[in-house]
Amino acid sequence: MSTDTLRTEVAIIGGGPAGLLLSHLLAAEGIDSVVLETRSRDYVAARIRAGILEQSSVDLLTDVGLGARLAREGDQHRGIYLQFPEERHHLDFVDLIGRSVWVYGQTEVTADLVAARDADGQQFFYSISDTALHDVDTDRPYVTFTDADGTPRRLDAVAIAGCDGSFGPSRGAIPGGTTWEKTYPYAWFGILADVAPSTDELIYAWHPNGFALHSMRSETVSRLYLQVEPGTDPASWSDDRIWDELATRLGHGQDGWELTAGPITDKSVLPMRSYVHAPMQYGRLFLAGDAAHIVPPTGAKGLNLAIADVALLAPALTDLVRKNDARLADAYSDTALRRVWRCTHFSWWMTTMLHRNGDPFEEQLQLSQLRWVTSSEAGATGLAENYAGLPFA
Ligand code: RFL
Ligand code: PHB
Repeated sequence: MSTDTLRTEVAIIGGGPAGLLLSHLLAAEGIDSVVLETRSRDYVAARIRAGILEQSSVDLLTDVGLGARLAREGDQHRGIYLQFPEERHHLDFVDLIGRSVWVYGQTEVTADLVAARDADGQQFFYSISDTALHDVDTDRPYVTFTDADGTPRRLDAVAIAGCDGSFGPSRGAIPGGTTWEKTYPYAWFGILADVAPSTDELIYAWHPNGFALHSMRSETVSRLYLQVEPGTDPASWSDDRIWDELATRLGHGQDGWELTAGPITDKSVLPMRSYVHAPMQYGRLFLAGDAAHIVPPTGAKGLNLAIADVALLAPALTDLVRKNDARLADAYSDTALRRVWRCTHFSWWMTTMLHRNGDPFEEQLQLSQLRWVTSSEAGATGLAENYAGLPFA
């Protein structure tokens, strides 16, 4: 079968938030791109993942015309609650650092991006297979793939953006480099439930039975998590057991607070790991988002880091494509990695402070740390600055 050859300025591998937002930012600069995605359009739209946007992510999305539904349906939170037995403390980020966060699910961000890209005539290939990168160390890189109809295709480009998540092929196309990895000895059991949240802002709870988080998606949908053993089968927990354990860990009955249970519509178990690959660039290939780094979800950073990466990458690629000026492109990896490491540290720090690992010495350190963060303005400010996110460069 002959190969159909297409040409674009930036070939974007991956149609998650990083790839979609990059195509949007490039289009605003008049740069042409094609988005290649292995999954179907419906699968990508339905995926349930992150739920919290930093102030800088919201500002960027708003600046590029993606803020209308977010402003209407997103929920601005002043801070979070940190809890340990018998104590629940509110950390008010607005008072502490003048910045806030927003509850607006990744599913919604993706829907807004896809709608905007469709309205703009963005070229997508969904349900592709056999994605392979070629000649990335030359100024004529290209990607080959098989499209949904089984036709082999070749996409020539000025540059390739590897936005293909932690299992995509882009990272492997960078020879050498360094990776840092840490697997945590626990996992999160996440549920989505059709019930109004029992809290106005997120509750992060340390408990002798393990960590729990009460998050939300809307006024009628709650998202909650329990620390569990890695490899836990979601089907092995009945709905009653899940709600009982959430009630225990989140402090049902404490100071009159109650957790309201409701129908569970989704259950999943997520492994927890940290991963960083450097450099994030090789020749004309640039990695962004989960393709280059993974953080455990405790700091709510994964989606925000993907957004921060492409906020840097879009102007770098614009200069490269339009002016053949590689200065920003050459600086991309080092600049992006500074934020990546800050978020990697913060995510590790939150994870280590809040999860039980069975070590009685560490348990006392965790409680001491929690008392400090919730009683010292310096401690609370450090958490607030990291959680609400530093401004984009
Ligand atoms: P994505 O969203 O994984 O998108 C990458 C896309 O690339 C596609 N792909 C390919 N396309 C073409 N050819 C190939 N060979 C390809 N291989 C893969 C994939 O199908 C996919 O569509 O990465 P991106 O855009 O960098 O965005 C990053 C965020 O999605 C991620 O950081 C967060 O969702 C992480 N994360 C969470 N973060 C939080 O802050 N809070 C959370 O609660 C939270 N929950 C989660 C998560 C990640 C999860 N994953 C990855 C298993 C829950 C889950 C289940
Ligand atoms: C979520 O709502 O899915 C969520 C919120 C905060 C986190 C992790 C996940 O730290």
